[in-house]
Amino acid sequence: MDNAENEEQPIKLVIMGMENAGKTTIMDVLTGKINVTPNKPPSMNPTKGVERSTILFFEKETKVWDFGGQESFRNKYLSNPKKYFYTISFFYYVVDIQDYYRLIQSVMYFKAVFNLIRKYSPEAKIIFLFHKLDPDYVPDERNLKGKFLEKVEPDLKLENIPYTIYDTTIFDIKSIKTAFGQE
Ligand SMILES: Nc1nc2c(ncn2[C@@H]2O[C@H](COP(=O)(O)OP(=O)(O)OP(=O)(O)O)[C@@H](O)[C@H]2O)c(=O)[nH]1
Ligand SMILES: [Mg+2]
Repeated sequence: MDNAENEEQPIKLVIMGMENAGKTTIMDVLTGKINVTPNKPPSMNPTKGVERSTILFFEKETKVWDFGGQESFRNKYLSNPKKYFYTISFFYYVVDIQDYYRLIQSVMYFKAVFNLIRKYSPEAKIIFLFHKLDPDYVPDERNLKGKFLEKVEPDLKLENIPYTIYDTTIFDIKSIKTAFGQE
């Protein structure tokens, strides 16, 4: 395959994180599939396995792989990495900053996936979304964002790996668009 053909390969963007983090809602808000009513999170179904779709991302056709985050699916991805982690250009990792209960699991899941992405898609850009930072959200002194970063940043810094961080909420559509380069 020559370079010209190569350039026409669709880009692969993955969005991962624990169950209930808000991944599918983020994609649906981004693509206009759902309209958000103030103060009312839309009712969503858990994603079963990987849901694939196509979006325009920086004006390029981009394949989105939305990885359902329930435990059985997480184990499946981790035990069969070659099926999931090749040729990724963008790796979005969503952390629910209101979910204290799942925070440590989310750190561990990130670390496991990160190792596989380093191996199979070393060029992937890493983007963290600290999500559900709703306008009326009262900051929690437990500081989940800080705790998460405290645990994962040393790994990234050790290898000098660049990453980007966004605070997002579906109740501020601009925050979602900005995280996907649309503002
Ligand atoms: N408060 C609040 N709730 C949100 C936000 N984004 C999503 N939610 C809610 O979070 C819940 C889970 O959303 P999903 O998009 O299904 O989560 P998911 O990460 O795709 O979950 P899995 O498919 O199981 O991995 C739903 O009730 C959403 O309405 C947000 O910005 N703020
Ligand atoms: Mg989902």
